[in-house]
Amino acid sequence: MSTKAGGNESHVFRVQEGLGLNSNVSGERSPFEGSCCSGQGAVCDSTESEAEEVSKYRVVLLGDSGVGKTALVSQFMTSEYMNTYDASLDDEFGEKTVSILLDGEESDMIFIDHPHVEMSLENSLTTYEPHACVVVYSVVSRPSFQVAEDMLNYLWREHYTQERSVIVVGNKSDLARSRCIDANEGKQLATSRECKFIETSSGIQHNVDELLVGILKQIRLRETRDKKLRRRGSKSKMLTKLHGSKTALSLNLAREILNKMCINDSKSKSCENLHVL
Ligand SMILES: Nc1nc2c(ncn2[C@@H]2O[C@H](COP(=O)(O)OP(=O)(O)OP(=O)(O)O)[C@@H](O)[C@H]2O)c(=O)[nH]1
Ligand SMILES: [Mg+2]
Repeated sequence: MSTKAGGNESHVFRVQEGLGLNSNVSGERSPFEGSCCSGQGAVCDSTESEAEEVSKYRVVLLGDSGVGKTALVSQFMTSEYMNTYDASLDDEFGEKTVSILLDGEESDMIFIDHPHVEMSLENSLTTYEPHACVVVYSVVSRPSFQVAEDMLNYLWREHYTQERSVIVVGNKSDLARSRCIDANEGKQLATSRECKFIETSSGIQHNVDELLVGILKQIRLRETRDKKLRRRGSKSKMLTKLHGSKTALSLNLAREILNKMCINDSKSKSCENLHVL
């Protein structure tokens, strides 16, 4: 495998209000900008000047060989909403960057896609420290579903599914006659591991833009929630210091329980809604 970022592409999608993808422009960036090799931090990387406020998120594509990971990433790049795309710029190093403007905020998403046989799941996680993982299986391949399940079990054990965004994707939904994994099975797997779920077809471009936007939405929602929880955490620490009384502690406990209930409530919402946590 290679972790070089040379040859990266950068495309800009303009996305307004939810899934509406509008006009777009493409812009050139330094080949190392946003790459795992750029020496930037693991959380919300920023670069100098104008790009200072643009968040960069790494998204790792995982799944058995042939499930359509590369096809999906290529679809992200060749969306009908793209102004320009030059296939000769295809990168050899498994990283592609898409800039998305969603709800008035721009973010760079770096898709990391290595052939399944070239990089283990463990290696992907430690090398890239991704903000989100997309676990793809093919709805016409039972073995690929098993690989996805094994990966999700690992991510679950490592607390990844609880702490980061993990989206389970059943790809090749266009192959209706050869389908052997029905949508409910995929949903059940995703729900049992606290993940989101979507079926796609890169072949007929079904749900591909929804997936693209959904990944970003999930990352942002989680980031906002984590910030809130951190603020609450430091607030309650302060309160405990200031008012170490039993009443103050009970109040804090009640507040924490309420917070947890709210989080669980949103989690119980459909695993297919990529616009809520
Ligand atoms: N019918 C159909 N074929 C697809 C779809 N997505 C991908 N394919 C085909 O499946 C084959 C494998 O797709 P890839 O994108 O190369 O698979 P991959 O997951 O990147 O595989 P590795 O790189 O080996 O890990 C290709 O021939 C694609 O054209 C889809 O949605 N529908
Ligand atoms: Mg591939």
